[in-house]
Amino acid sequence: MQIGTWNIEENTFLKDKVEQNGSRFLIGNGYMGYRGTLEEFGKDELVALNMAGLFDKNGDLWRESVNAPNPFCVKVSANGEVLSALTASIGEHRQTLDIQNGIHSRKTVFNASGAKVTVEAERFLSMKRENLAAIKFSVSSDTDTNVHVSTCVDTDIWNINGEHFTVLEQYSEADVNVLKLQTNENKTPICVYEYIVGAENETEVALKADEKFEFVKLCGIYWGDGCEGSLDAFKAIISEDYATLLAEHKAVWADIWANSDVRIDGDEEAQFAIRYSIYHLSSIVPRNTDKCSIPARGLSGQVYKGAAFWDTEMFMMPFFSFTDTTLCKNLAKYRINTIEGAKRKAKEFGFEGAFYAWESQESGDDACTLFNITDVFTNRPMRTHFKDKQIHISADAVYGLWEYCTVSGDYSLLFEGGLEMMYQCLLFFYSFAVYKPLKSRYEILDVVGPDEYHERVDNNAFTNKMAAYVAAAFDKALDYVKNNDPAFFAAFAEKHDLSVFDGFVDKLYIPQPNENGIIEQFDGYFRLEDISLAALKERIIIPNEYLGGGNGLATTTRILKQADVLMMLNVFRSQYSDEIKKANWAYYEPYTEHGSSLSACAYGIVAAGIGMPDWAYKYFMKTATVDLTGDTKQYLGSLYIGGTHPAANGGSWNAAVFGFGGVSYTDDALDVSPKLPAHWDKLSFKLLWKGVRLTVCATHNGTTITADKPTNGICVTVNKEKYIF
Ligand code: IFM
Repeated sequence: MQIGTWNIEENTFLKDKVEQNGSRFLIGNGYMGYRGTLEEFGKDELVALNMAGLFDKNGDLWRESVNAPNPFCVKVSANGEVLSALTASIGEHRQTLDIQNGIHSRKTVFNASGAKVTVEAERFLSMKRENLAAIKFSVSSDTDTNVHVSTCVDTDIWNINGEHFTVLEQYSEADVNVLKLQTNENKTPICVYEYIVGAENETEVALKADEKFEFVKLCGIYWGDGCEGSLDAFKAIISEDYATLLAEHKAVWADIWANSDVRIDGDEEAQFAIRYSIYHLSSIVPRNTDKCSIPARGLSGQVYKGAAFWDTEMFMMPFFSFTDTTLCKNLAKYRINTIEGAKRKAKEFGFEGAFYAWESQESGDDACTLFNITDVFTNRPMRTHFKDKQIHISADAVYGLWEYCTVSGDYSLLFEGGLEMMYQCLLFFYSFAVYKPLKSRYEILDVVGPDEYHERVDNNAFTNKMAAYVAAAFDKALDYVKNNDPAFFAAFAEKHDLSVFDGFVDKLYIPQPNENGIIEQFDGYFRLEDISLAALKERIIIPNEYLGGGNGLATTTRILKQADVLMMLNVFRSQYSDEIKKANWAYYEPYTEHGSSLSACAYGIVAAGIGMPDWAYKYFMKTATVDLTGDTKQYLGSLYIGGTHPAANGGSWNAAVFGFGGVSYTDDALDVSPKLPAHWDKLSFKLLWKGVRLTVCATHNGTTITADKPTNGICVTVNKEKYIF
C-alpha cells in the first residue's frame, strides 16, 4: 500500500487483502458507511452498506446493526468474459481513498480476450445530503469490444447474525427504481432509490476502441421516519447533477478539515496517520441525530453488533468536544436519551439508578450477552462478565457529558436530562458500593475494570476513581444549576433526596500508590504470578484462545489485556505527579499485552507527559496506524472482531494533542505545555475551548496561540504561564 499526502493507494490486487482493505478504504457520512470493496464484489467479500442506529434481531441470534442493500453493485463483462478482480486476468489495478474529500476510486485494466478493458469508478457518501450514495462508473477498451454492464441495488448481502430485512415492493416511478423493505424485528421501513444517468440496469455497449462508456448512479437510502416523503426528497437530490453533488460533498469535508486538522511538520508518516484517524472519526460520527452514538467498529460492519461502548466517551469524544460542539453535544445527549435502558439494567441486576449498557444500541438496553466469547477448545459459549460487571461504563457516560460541558462552556444539557442522568449514575455507584464498617470506607467489589482479562475483582483503581469523579462532577453540576436556575434546582432537590450521598465520596476507597509509588490495579493484583508476556504466550495451545475469564492463561497472572492503571493516570493526568506516573508506567508496561486497540494511546499520552518521547512516539504511532497496518486481533476466541478501530482513531488525536501538545484543563483553565518528539519541527492543531476556536502552533522554540474571536478573558496558559492573546 502506498501512502500519499492525502490518500492511500493499493497498486496491486491481492485476494487475501480484500477483507482488510474493506476496512482501510471505508467511506462514510455518519448516516451510513460503505466498506472499501470493489463494485463487482458480493457478500463473500464482505461488501456492506452499514447503517448507523438501525438494529435488528433475527430469531435467537445476536441483535446487530443493519446492512442495507448494496447500491454500488456493478458487474461488467467484455466479449462474454466476466471482468472481476477475483477471477479475471488483471493488467493494472489501483484502489484509492482520498481522505481529504472522502472519495473512493478504483481503476482496473483487465486483459479480456485480447482486449485491454479499463474499468474506473469513483464513489462517495454525501456529507451534505446524508441519504445520498453516488457513483460514477466507466468502461473503455483499447479495441472494439462488446461490453455488458449490469447494475442493481443488491439485496443479497453480508450479515453476521442472519438476515435483517424482507423486500416488500419493487417498482419504477419516473426513472427512479424504488425498493421498499422492512426489518424483521421492529418492522422498520427502509426505502432505497436508484436513479441511473447514461445507462440502464442492463446495458449492452458496442464499445469502439478508445471510447469511454460512462454512467452515473445516484441512490437514496432512508429508514424509519426518514422514509416519510423520502421519494420527493430523493427527486430533489437527483435534480442536481453529479458534479454539483460532488462539489458540495467536498465543501463539507473542507470545513471539517478547517476545524480539525492536525499538522505535523517533519514527519510525513505521523502526519498521514493522524489525518487518517481524523478522517475515520469524521466519517462515522452521527451528524444529524442524537439517537445513536459511534459503534466500536465504526460503520465498517456488524462486528460488536454495531453497538457503542465506553470507547465513545473516553476515547473519541475529546476530539469532538475540542473540534465540533454540535456533534459532541449529540453524542452526550445520546446517553441521556438512553437512560431508561440503563435504569432497566440497574434494576435487572438488583441496583438503583442507571447502569449503562456495555454494548449500547438504540434503546440503551444492553446488547452484550452473558456469554460473549466462544471457547476455542470446546466451541461452547463462555461466561464473560463484561455486561454485568464492567460498571465503569456508567461513569464513562457521565465523563462524556461533563467533559463536554466543561470544554464547551455549554451547560444546557444539564437542564435537558443531564443532571438527572448524573444523579442516576451516582445513585447506581452508591447502591453498588459496599460499606465496610471495620475499615470505615466504601469499597467497590466484584467488577471488571478496563483490563478484561481479570474478571470479578475488588477495588479496581480505575473504577473507584471514576466513581469518585461522578460524585465530584455531580456536585459541580448541582452548583451550576443552583446558581443559574434556582427554580430548576429547587424542583430537582424536591424530587430527589440528595442527602443520601452525604459522606459517600469522602469515604470511597481510592487505591493509593504503595511505598514504590505503584498503584495496585485491584486488590490482590500484586500477589498474582509474575510472568513475562513472552513466557505467557508460550503456554498458548491454540491460536486465538481467550486469555481471560475463568480459565484464561492471563487470569492468574499479572498480564493485562489493556491499559488500566495507566488509563486512570491518563484520564486524571493532572492529579498525579510525574514520579507516580513514571513508576506505574515502568511497572505496568511490560505486563501489558495491548490486546485491545484502546490500550496504546494511554501509554503514549502518559509517556509524553513524563518526558519519555521515544516511548510516547512508539505508542502514538501504534495507535495512529492501527487501521492502516490492519495489525490488530481479528478473533477473540472464535469471535470475529475485524473492522475499523474508532477508539484508536480518537486515541491518536488524544495522544497528539494531550500527549505531544501537552493540553490539559481544569473547569475554567486550559494549559498547553507541548513536548514535541525531537524529529518533529512543528505541531499545530485547533482547540475549541469555551466557544473560542484557538489555533495552537508549537515548535521547539516556543508556542503561539491565536483565537478566532475575542476571548472574553478565558484563561489559557502555556507551560502554566498566563498567555495573553
Ligand atoms: O470497549 C472495548 C473494550 O475495552 C475492549 N474490548 C473491545 C471493546 C470495544 O472496542
